[in-house]
Amino acid sequence: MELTQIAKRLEQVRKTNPLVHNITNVVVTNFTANGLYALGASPVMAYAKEEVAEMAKIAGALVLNIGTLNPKEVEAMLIAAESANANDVPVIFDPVGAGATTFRTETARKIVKSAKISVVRGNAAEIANIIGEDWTIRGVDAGEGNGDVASLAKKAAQEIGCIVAITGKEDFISDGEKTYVVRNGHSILTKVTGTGCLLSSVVGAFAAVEKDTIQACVSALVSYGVAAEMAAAQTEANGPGSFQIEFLNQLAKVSSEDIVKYGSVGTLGEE
Ligand code: ATP
Ligand code: TZP
Ligand code: MG
Ligand code: MG
Repeated sequence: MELTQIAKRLEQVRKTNPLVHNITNVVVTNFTANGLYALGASPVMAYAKEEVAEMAKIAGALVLNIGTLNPKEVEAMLIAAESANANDVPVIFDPVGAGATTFRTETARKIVKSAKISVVRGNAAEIANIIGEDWTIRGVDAGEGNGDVASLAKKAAQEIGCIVAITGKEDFISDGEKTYVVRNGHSILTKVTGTGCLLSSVVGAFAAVEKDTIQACVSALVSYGVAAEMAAAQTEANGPGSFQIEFLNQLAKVSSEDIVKYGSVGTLGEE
């Protein structure tokens, strides 16, 4: 994938300012809204079942996140997804903590089965648990697994029938045939809560401006990872608090030149 194309998609997000409807968790709501603003998108959070269909209809993308799920919210997510599907609005799903409790696992499976999802973005354990693979999870953090993450992404994409992005030190993005690997990012991202959740919403912003979903997804991950690397370099002497703030700055500042210079993306098997 051409880095110049990725940079163009980032510029497209900034130019068109897509509305991203998020039904997300209480931990990350504010960070997600600020991250989307920094990137150049427009966030909206709307959760009531009485309004989600209308909101999803006018959005550029719908992002569903089960981080602090409850039955009412799950009902609203299914209504929102139905409206998004009917109106050709891409739906991104972040299965936070799937595998940690039965309610989360069953809800995640119900969502991918009953709605047409464009991208599922999560850690390896969450994705593995959705498709019934054995992978331990600790709360909402990826636990230990012995499988090959690239193969897991491919298998999950085939079984769920959508793009699957498994993130971590390396990110694997698959449509069930082709698998990309993105090697941007920084380990300090694991010390700030919500960096995975915000990334899922950023995937939504890119999917709103790029119909080719796998291209949108890879572009989001590269842009996000490069911004994180720049923020980490700026705040090296400090800690995760300074990084969190600088990361918002860099989501706004990261340039086409930075993407072309620092972006790292390959296709498995033909690098
Ligand atoms: P988890 O709960 O397992 O942390 P998550 O939902 O927070 O999962 P991550 O996998 O942490 O999602 O992904 C968020 C971002 O952090 C991605 O851009 C990913 O590439 C990056 N990232 C995660 N771990 C590392 C790491 N060790 N080194 C570099 N980047 C990382
Ligand atoms: N608990 C429930 S949701 C949540 C926590 C800590 C946030 C998870 O965010 P992320 O982006 O997956 O680290
Ligand atoms: Mg993380
Ligand atoms: Mg997560």
